[in-house]
Amino acid sequence: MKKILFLIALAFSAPAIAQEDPYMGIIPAPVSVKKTKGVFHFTPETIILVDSPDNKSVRIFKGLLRQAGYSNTVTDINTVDRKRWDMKNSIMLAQNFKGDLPAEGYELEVAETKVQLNGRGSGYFYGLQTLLQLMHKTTNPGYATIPCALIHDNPRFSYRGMHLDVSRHFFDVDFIKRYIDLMAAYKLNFFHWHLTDDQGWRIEIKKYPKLTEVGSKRAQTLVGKIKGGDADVYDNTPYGGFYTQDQILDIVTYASERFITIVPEIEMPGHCRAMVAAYPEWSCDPTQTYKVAETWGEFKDVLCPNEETFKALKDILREVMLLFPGKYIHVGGDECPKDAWKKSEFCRQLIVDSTLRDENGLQSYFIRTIERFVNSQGRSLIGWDEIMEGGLAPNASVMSWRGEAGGIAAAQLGHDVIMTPGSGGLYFDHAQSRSKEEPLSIGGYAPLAKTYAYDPVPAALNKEQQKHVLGVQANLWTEYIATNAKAEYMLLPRMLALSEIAWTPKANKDYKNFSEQRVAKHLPKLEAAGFNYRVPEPVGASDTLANGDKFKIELTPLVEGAKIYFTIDGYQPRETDLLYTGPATLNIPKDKTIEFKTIVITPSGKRSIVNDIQMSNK
Ligand code: TNX
Repeated sequence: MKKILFLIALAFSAPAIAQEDPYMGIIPAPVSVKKTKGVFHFTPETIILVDSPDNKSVRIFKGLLRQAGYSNTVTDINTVDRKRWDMKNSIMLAQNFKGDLPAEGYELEVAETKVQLNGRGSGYFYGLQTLLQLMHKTTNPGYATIPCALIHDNPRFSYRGMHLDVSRHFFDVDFIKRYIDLMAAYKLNFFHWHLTDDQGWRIEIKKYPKLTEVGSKRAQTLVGKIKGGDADVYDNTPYGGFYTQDQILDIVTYASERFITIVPEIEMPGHCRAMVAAYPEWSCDPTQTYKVAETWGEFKDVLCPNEETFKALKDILREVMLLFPGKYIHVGGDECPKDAWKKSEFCRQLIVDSTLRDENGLQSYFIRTIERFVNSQGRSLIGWDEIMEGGLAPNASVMSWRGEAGGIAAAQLGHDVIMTPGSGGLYFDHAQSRSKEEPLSIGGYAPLAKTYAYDPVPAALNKEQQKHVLGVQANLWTEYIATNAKAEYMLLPRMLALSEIAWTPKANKDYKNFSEQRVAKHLPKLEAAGFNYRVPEPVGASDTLANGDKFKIELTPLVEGAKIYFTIDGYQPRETDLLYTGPATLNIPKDKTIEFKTIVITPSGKRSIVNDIQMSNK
């Protein structure tokens, strides 16, 4: 070890002075931030004045202030002498602002003596979130500084979505609320709740109790595959869970208080094993017995497009619509194998009678039938891009997940579109690096930088068609995500990148600034709030190969205050190894390869995976 160290000359220089952050740490970066001189000193004496004390945003803001350790009271401006507004040390939060603001927009002015927020509805709520992000705690409890600035802000897209699959693994009410809290803090506004799938039906339906009695339980779960082989390993443990209608109503209210609309997804006609396990009569072959799925993938046991099934689906959707007041009802529509329909005499006849071309026509027939019903109830149907198979239902919106092609085609036909392509880094079940140390995942590759780089508006669309791109969503499928800690690991920090691609004008996007100056500040705060996250590898270190006799290392941790330790000899780095203190040049001995490994350890002791760079002088 000593010998090798001797051979490589480590020339450290002082770390480069950090550039000033033009967005003052705010995620997502606002439309415009004009910094002015000085700071506002927030103290326990700071008066918080509001013009609408009963407003739901004010209630939420008060709660968040308490949680952050500030105990200031919030005062109705109508009950105090208005002259007090001219007093120093006050924050005025105005909801009844009469001036012009863009949709969901706000303006926030921080001066040395006072702070003024103007906004309406969600804009007001987002302004409060920005204000909270700007409050930097001092060492004195209850005290904070807020840097002076003038901020104008509004979102790029009206649909800013985050999805969660609760079928493959179930997440309880508390977790869902924390998920919603996170979304709200980052100005996301649609929660796509994937409530049903082959592996479990998770929503109480009063008219069809077997959906949860039978459909919410599976006998066991695939744990993983044996390394190097393809043998599956199961856990032999029954698994289940569902939300009662009361719990759902509670969550819907919780979300709506935070300006989040829930898009419930009831999968059909595929991904319905749990449904036909409960009610085999809704399949094309009721003589079979079906089991709630214990493994992942596509299943051939799908719904049959007959009267009885449609009647049941309408009953189910009626209950769903009573629970979820939002505009969109998501009916899945993805990955529906046509085998059962091909085998069914009834389906063959239906194709002839309804002059459909084939089973793809039947998929379209299915979705159109449901769409007519959903529209008749005053709602809009949304589905995965497979709902285009055989022709798109007349008013449907499309979620483009198999790349962008489906979204492009739908927008060209004049349909609204949400972009959520797995290839664009929006599948948060995909791995965050290529390292073998990443936890088991479904596969794929979606590092933070890739998510960040995604632009939801495809170049193939003209100006008119682009208007149909309502926004963007990331999906968290949970086949291999069984715990809250892992869900948060997969979500963070990528959800911060999602929030920026959904909110921030394209011209303001800057990955270096986002990751090094802002994500780095947010992660410790998220940790303090009790969230798990993936400690990113330092900038400048990734799983790479390099050649030459000199190798310059310049590393930046993406968690404020974190330390980077390294080894050059293939050993697993830890706190007892060399501490990186600034840029260094390694001289690589002739004909040798150095294995430069790094680990990031945060102030609280959270550890990154180990990164490996092979440096070769051959
Ligand atoms: C595809 S995205 C699916 C899901 C899986 C996911 C895994 C979509 C509409 N269908 O059923 O969970 O891939 O990444």
